[in-house]
Amino acid sequence: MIIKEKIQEQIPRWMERIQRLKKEYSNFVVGEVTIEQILSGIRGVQISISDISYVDPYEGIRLRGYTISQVLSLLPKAKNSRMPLAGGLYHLLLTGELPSQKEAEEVEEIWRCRSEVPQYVWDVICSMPPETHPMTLFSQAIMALQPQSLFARAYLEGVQKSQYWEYYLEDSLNLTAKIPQIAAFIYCWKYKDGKVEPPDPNLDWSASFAQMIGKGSDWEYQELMRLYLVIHSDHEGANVSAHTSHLVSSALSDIYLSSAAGMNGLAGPLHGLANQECIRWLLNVYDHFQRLPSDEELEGYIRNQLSAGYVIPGYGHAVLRVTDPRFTAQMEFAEQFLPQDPLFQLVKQVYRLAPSILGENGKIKNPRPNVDAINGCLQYYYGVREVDFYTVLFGVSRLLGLTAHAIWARALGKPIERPKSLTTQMLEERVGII
Ligand code: AMX
Repeated sequence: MIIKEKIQEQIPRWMERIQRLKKEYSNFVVGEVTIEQILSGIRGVQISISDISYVDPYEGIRLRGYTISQVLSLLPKAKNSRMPLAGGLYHLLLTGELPSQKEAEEVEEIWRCRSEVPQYVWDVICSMPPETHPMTLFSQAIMALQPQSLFARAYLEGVQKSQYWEYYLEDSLNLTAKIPQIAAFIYCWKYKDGKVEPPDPNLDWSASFAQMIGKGSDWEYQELMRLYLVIHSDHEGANVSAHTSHLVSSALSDIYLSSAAGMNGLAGPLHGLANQECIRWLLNVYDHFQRLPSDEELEGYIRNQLSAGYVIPGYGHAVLRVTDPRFTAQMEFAEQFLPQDPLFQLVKQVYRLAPSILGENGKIKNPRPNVDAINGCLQYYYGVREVDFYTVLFGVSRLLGLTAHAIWARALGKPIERPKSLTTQMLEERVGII
């Protein structure tokens, strides 16, 4: 397996770099932590290393050093498509190297061979009440696969620490291979007649999700999913889902346990679930006016929302200080394929008006759109209108990043995480209040 060989080959160099930092610079002070940071969600405290991806505040995400537009143009493409193969992206995340067509297709082939999901996973999903949120079903399905963990078995048998990553890699490939089918099953079980199309072996990982939910002949939607599943794959290591799964896997919990934990974080309304809020907000605006509003009407609507204390969903970001390049990539897609769609017209109108209104009071650090300002509009256009499902789509993609981080954490022997907590009284004593 090419990815395995490449990772194996790279480990000594990475270990050397880490050992050098540890040995020669272990007392070097990277930063200090203020009380404000402690009280505001350890915001901005530089506490971990993420070589898989990095969010530059002014450029957006770089995956293994490549910007979103470079990733989209440089990765090998799917058949009859202008969009990348997710298998190529996984190769890039895992090895740091741009794959050849053959290397990208190797990952796609591994996924194809390992995609079968055991019946009991479907039974777990089907035993849940129909009102269960799809993210709960998604996390449960991942957990249900946990008895298959090769790492968990090998650990019990006393495998060497230096080999942990190999089992994490196998587990990750086994899990990610099954994820499109699991997502498609949840979609069909929850919203359709429960019938999932059997996977088409001629389709790539991303398009096969589209095909399994009944969009086998919708080439445009397949293209959208190829784009979507690549651009949402990672957003460095310290956001809620990435950090959660990293923390859990630092206890040597296997890929299934740590990925499900990450997905439970993604399911929160301040993180992945936010995309649900964004599309609902757009639909509410449209419903309110029963048509596209004029600029004056939309401006008034936004101002009323702000003065009532509501946020404008899809705008602002904790780290980014520019328009999210993942928003821009999807704007370009929409301009090409759905330029006349009313909801897309509204997305553009909000984009034209909201940033300057949001920027007026100087409070918001980034008044420009994040990726969620457009995600839902595209899915909605192609008929995936069950908005509470959107976070599952996000999760399908994000599992590529989370598992890549976990494999490398084991390859580099990263230790269990154990920061320290203080009591409020201790802080008060330190600042001299008591
Ligand atoms: N509308 C109105 N006010 C906003 C705003 C928005 N879209 N974004 C930020 N603000 C306000 C904040 O509420 C805060 O006000 P406060 O001081 O009275 O509490 C102030 O501006 C400063 O916030 P910030 O430092 O610029 O942002 P943050 O890092 O605290 O929060 C985020 C970032 C994304 C949670 C915030 O911008 C927000 O709530 N946006 C709307 C929801 C959204 O789009 N979520 C999706 C995020 C993307 C993702 O992770 N999937």
